[in-house]
Amino acid sequence: MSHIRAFIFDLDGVITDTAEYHYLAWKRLADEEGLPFSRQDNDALRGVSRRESLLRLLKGRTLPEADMQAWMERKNAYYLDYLQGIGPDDVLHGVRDFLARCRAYNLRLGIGSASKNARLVVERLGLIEAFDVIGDGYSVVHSKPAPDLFIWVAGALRVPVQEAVVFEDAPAGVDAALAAGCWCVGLGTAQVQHAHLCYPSLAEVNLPELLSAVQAQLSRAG
Ligand code: B16
Ligand code: MG
Repeated sequence: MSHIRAFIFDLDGVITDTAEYHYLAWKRLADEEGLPFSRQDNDALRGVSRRESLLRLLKGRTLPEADMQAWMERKNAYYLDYLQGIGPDDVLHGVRDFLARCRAYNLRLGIGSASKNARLVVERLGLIEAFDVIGDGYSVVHSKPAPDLFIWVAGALRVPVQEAVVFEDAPAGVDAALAAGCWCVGLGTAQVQHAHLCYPSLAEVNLPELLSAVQAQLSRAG
């Protein structure tokens, strides 16, 4: 019989809050180029790739490809500067404990992040040993909301997608998880309410309750 065998975690907004650093880096680029960019604009960039983020920041304005590349590199250099300052204290509240409890259930654990810097971030957080697989912005061509990344991570964990639960904080990530055929837990804002289940954060997830709720639905599905 099918049962839940893996958890796949988004990184930014689920394990740590790098969204603020993405904001500061994009804001610096936008200010230098005279483009308007607010915290609200930044919210729409959660979970989407660097290139898609730049396209959204440009709000319909077009740039030659060489400039697109140069702007993305510049933003990333600013972002990498901010990452110098992060460490184990930047793991979100309750996450370490949650990951340890997952191990007690023999779950395989993976990261599914749109970020090309995901491995570096996980290393700086001191969590590299906590995950069996890290899927990042280099793993697949089509990033969230395409299903590819979560299918890739589930495959690397050797678990069928329907036996994996994805934890996501962004609408693009929930769309990707559902399109992949995974179970999805939305964390945080109302924007993720189309997930199968929602909690304010990982710290609030009751693990036995979550597993039995998903298991009941899996058994009903046959
Ligand atoms: P990079 P996630 C995403 O991370 C961020 O939420 C998003 O704001 C960022 O644009 C994307 O990674 C790409 O990041 O520029 O570092 O490759 O939420 O999928 O962990
Ligand atoms: Mg996220």
